[in-house]
Amino acid sequence: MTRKVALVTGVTGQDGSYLAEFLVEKGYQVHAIARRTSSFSRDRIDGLRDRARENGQTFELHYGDLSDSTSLNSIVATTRPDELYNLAAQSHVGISFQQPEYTTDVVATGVLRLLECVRSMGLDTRFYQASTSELYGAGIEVPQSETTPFHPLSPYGVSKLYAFWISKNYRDGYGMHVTNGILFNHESPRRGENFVTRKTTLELARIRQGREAPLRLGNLNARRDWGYAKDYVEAMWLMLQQDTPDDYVIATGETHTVREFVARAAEVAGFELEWSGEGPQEKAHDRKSGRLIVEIDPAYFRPSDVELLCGDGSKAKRTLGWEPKVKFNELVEILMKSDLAALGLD
Ligand code: NAP
Ligand code: F7E
Repeated sequence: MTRKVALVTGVTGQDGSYLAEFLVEKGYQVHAIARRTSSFSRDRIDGLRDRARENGQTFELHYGDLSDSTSLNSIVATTRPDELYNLAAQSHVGISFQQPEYTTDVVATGVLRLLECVRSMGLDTRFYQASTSELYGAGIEVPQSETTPFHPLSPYGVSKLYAFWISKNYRDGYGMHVTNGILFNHESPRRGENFVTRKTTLELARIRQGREAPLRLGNLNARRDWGYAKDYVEAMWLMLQQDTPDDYVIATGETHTVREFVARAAEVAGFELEWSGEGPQEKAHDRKSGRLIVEIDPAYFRPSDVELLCGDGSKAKRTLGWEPKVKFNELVEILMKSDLAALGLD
């Protein structure tokens, strides 16, 4: 039996690394695109090629960049994937305000470049586009579903809106098998260190270790629907196993503030937070030791922020049979315990 070929972009990131492992285990020949960086940023996929080889499986990396059609064309032409998962992005919403043009090039035009590769070569590739709850932005309706109107609030969100629509356009216009997974926030011990969840658990572990600096954060009132990245990559795969391409919300249906995330993580780390003050003056001290644990740094406020995300994943449950296994409390524990363990703490 010939094995299916999958091509994954963004493989050095959180989701790409979990998805590549998942697909290798499923028996796919996995090809992946990594961009050139001055230092090797391959920690998340360390050893995957060797492990795949030992089991007679394939995991192969190719240098490419979403801003460079020549590399994308050559990789798509050589690998001729049955399934293409486009996860590459400048994915930090806050930084997209500082790098709006670059973000647009990679997050919006990058998708067009990849779609054009597949279309112009006449391939029968199933295409997954990493769409996002950031499309909903201003929160016109709660919970947000596939029919909720979009109103993005950042250069990242606006770029993903283009990516969503160009993907849909290639599906409708050319009859291509293109699917948008509208994923709500999902986290893991592999989450980038400057997203609020991982930043919090890393810093709290360091504070537990005796480091003095408090955790400095921005908007604590924002609400997010946080799930577990390992659960979410399975949903991506399930979407491409459907004969008809479509768009799906992937979410837990629970929403929590950043403050709640911090308080729960602090509890797991052995602190009991006492909050005081308001707005930029808000602080949290540890009740037992009196130590300052959290303070506000307005540098982390965004020009406009998404205040409330809560997803309605009933279509995914109905059609894909997908449901989240890990919810908020367990998720916070997974992240916090992993960062404590990395410092030899429990
Ligand atoms: P991530 O950890 O930031 O990973 C992004 C990946 O894209 C990395 O491998 C990065 O490479 C790569 N990349 C960045 N710019 C590139 C370029 N110009 N050319 C090629 N590759 C490039 O993101 P993630 O959390 O895994 O998210 C995966 C995808 O899902 C992203 O598209 C994100 O926007 C979207 N998404 C994420 C969430 C979430 O909560 N995690 C929710 C909805 C949608 P380097 O390692 O070299 O930086
Ligand atoms: O922020 C607030 C911040 O950066 C969450 C990306 O994966 O999910 C992610 O985007 C909230 C925001 O994630 C800090 O203002 C407070 O309200 O962890 P975040 P995000 O912006 O929701 C979506 C679905 C994606 O698609 C994106 O790719 O937390 N916040 N203080 C902070 N955020 C950060 N990063 N750092 C702080 O110090």
